Amino acid sequence: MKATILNAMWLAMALSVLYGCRQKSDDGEENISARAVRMKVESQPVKAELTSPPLVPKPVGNRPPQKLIVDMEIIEEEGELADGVRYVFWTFGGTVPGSFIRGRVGDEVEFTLKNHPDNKLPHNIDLHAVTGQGGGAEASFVAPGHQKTFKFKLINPGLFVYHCATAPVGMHIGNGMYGLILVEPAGGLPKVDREYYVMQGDFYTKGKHGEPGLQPFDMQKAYDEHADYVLFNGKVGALTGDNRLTANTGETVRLFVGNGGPNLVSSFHVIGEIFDKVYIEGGSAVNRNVQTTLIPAGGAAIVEFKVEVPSNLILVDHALFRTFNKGALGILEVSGEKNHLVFEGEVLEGIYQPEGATIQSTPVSEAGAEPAKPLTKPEKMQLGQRIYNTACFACHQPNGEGLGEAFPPLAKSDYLNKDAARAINTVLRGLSGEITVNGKKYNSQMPAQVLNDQEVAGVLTFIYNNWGNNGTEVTEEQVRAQRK
Ligand code: HEC
Ligand SMILES: [Cu+2]
Repeated sequence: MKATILNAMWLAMALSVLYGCRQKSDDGEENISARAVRMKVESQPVKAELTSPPLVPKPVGNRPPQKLIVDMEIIEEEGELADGVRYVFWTFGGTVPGSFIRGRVGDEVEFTLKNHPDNKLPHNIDLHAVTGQGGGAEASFVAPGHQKTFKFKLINPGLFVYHCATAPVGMHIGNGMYGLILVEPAGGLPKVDREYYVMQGDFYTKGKHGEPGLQPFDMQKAYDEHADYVLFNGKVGALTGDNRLTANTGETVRLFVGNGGPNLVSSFHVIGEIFDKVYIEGGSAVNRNVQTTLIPAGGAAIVEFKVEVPSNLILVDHALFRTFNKGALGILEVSGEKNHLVFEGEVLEGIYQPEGATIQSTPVSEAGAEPAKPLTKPEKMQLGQRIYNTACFACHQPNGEGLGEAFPPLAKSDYLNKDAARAINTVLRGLSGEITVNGKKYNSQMPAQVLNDQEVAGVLTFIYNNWGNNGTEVTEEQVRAQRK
């Protein structure tokens, strides 16, 4: 009896779902794909522009649907997962993620997949933008030294993942075989000033995170979903230091963000920004004013935001151990004029005494201005710690340990301990070019920090008196002298 009622309920639910779909097919969104199927294409085939991350091909703009030739080469090659950590990546086009493909609704794609003769394994491609068996997986299955061509029509607009679908599929994806294909709607996406390609992936190595040498793939860890690395664009530091993304204030930035997985879902967030628009799951629905957007494994999202004030925006998976411990950290450096209406920065620093005591506060002035009164060493250390945790930690890491080959350590740093004037200059003016810290070479770029004399003295005193450094106390006078 009970079972009959349950069955009836299921049937009713199933019917309502079916009926719901039928109704949907009458409205405009559904008709886009129906119309796309019938779209005529220009006779001349055009070779698709493919780009390596973080770059994307030119927008389609107003062009009509066309025949698009895509030539993709699979390359198995040893590369770097992190500084000193080698890994054999399997790639579409020689990069992780693979080459970015950009077309529009109605395009007829002739896709050739080439498996390099030096490769060891067969591969294929499943494009989520394809309507057809396996997204092309069976049609494209190709042995080393061979190539396969198959054809499909792009009938749904959106941002889609593609990936290898050769068994063991999780392993092929885990080794880097994924990328994005963008299908723009008729007339193209709205114009923006900058576009970038960022894709997250999780990696599983025999050794622990950071263990040097050539690291083989670890099937058991992949099975257990215990990632050693969670990365943007396939490498610790792929989007930091010299590889950071850039924009100028006033510009609109569009990020095409994918998640290859194979296992983890991304809580994609940009520290210091709010997404003005998110094309949810890479589809046509737009959400606005979003802080963090969820990107499923095998899914994508388009996020857009206008950058208003200069800062280092930090791209993260907000499951933050992945960011600060497993590598999923990128920087988008925004340069340009300050906008005090949008962000004033710190305006007051005071001693806080609870229980009705009066608050003695000293205004914190603009960079370079005279501070109100010199601080004692403990006050300096306190201010310094706060500055460190806002201005320095994202790059130099919470305990000054540095990150890969991108950010040198401040803990036990011989470079730092040798010369305080040079350290002050580094903070005031930034630093680029080759330096050696503790016997290791760095050739990256640190942006100048917008801090006043008191803050510079504070943060350096804090660093010098922590993490095994030499205990130097940096004074405001010293900072003033260097500023001149
Ligand atoms: C956007 C990332 C970034 C931020 C933020 C940053 N740094 Fe750096 N820093 C670097 C990089 C990269 C280098 C190495 C530059 C090179 O290779 O020439 C560096 C080098 C240094 C050095 C000299 C090298 C060493 O290890 O002793 C010091 C000192 C330093 N930074 C201090 C700071 C302090 C203090 C702050 C915060 C007020 C800060 N940095 C914020 C990226 C950053
Ligand atoms: Cu493969």
